Amino acid sequence: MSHRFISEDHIRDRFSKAMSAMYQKEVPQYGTLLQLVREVNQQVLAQSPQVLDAAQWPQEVNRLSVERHGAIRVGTAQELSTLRQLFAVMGMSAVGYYDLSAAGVPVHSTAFRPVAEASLQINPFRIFTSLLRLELIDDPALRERVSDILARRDIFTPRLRELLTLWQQQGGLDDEQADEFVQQALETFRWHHQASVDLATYNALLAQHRLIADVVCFHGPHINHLTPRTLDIDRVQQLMPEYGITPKETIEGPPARRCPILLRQTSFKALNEAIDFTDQTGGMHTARFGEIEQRGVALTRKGRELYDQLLREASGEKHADNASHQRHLSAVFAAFPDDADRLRQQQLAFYRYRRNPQQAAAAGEDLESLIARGAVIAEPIIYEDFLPVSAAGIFQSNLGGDTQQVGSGSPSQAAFEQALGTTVIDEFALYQQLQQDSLDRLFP
Ligand code: OOG
Ligand code: NI
Repeated sequence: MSHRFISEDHIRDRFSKAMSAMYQKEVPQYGTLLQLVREVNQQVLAQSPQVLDAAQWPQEVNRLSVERHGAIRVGTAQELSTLRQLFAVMGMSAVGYYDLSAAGVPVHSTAFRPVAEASLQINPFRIFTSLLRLELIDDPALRERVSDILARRDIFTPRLRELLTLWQQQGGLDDEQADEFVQQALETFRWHHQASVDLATYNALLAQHRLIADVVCFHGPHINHLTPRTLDIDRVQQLMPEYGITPKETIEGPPARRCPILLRQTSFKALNEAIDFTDQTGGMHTARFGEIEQRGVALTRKGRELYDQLLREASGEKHADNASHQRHLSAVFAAFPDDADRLRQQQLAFYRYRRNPQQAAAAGEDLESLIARGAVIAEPIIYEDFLPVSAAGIFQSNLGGDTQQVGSGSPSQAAFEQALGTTVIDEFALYQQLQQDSLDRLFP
């Protein structure tokens, strides 16, 4: 009876909206940030409508209004692989591998997200998901303690597990089941002010690394931020104080450009929240924060190598204040072409090509001349993923000032995939395919 099933895209849309409503209640500043981003986006769209693809205007505006990403951190392979099933119900697959240990954070990560063009257009909701790397805890006794604590918890409700089985058996969920699924899934990501350990255990883990305490000491992987997408991050950063929000000092990622690339992000500091321990003591925990992002064109491997190289170059000189940091970045990034023609011709970025219905094309005409005379339009393909250096910057700025580091492990994608229960999708291959699909439609 597949016609009664709600599509994965719509289950994801319902879930992302329910999650946003929950997080607005949990962290009211997130609601303020949503309001600010909405206002700035409206101003940008009124002044420069060309920032969105004109051919798909209503869908693009809708996408922008629902677009956000979240982040969670889990402790075990079982938790990660069940999450994979949970996200599959919502049409989200694991894309990309991020080794955060390179930045002293004891996790590695992937992003669960939709991959098909039509699905991204309905709701591109993504969840940055990190798995604790137990092997990076150097005290063996503490390591054992951690695995004991994690082995005792179940982060999923029994009903959620039943619905996952039902989904597998039926091949889908009907309207009522989909709503129930959304409600049950939300339980996994809810905040618990009751910790699952006593104060001494919490402190021992905190001393090892703040993130370890955050992953291990609670009943579940509370959503730690939700991030709306803005069309002008510099403006939002500037306005945040007027809305009573203190932003992190510098914006992560590339500088402002005429042709935005990849992803720029900023956040506000995590809340210091009261929690109760199992031994009737109370304390504070710092984990949940707010973040915004601006997305630009996806880069090819070649473009990404240039980005990474320039970012490394820029990191030689540190600037605490954002204005100087951005000036310095812009100077270094002068070496990165900043017009669509060169980005395309030098194969630095991915584009989606479509015919201009107002201009006829002659048979046999090549792509560059079609574009040059406006018969074909090249629209940037938006970057849907994350940046490990930026992610590390966000992690660090929200774990409290004292930057604890773990010895950097090496990337361990195979171990991550083993825990996940599948391989992660290569993000470059996805963008390449989207670009190729548009070319195939152009030249069938
Ligand atoms: C995730 C940090 C990464 C981003 O936007 O790069 C992230 C975390 O703090 O768990 O969300
Ligand atoms: Ni984030």
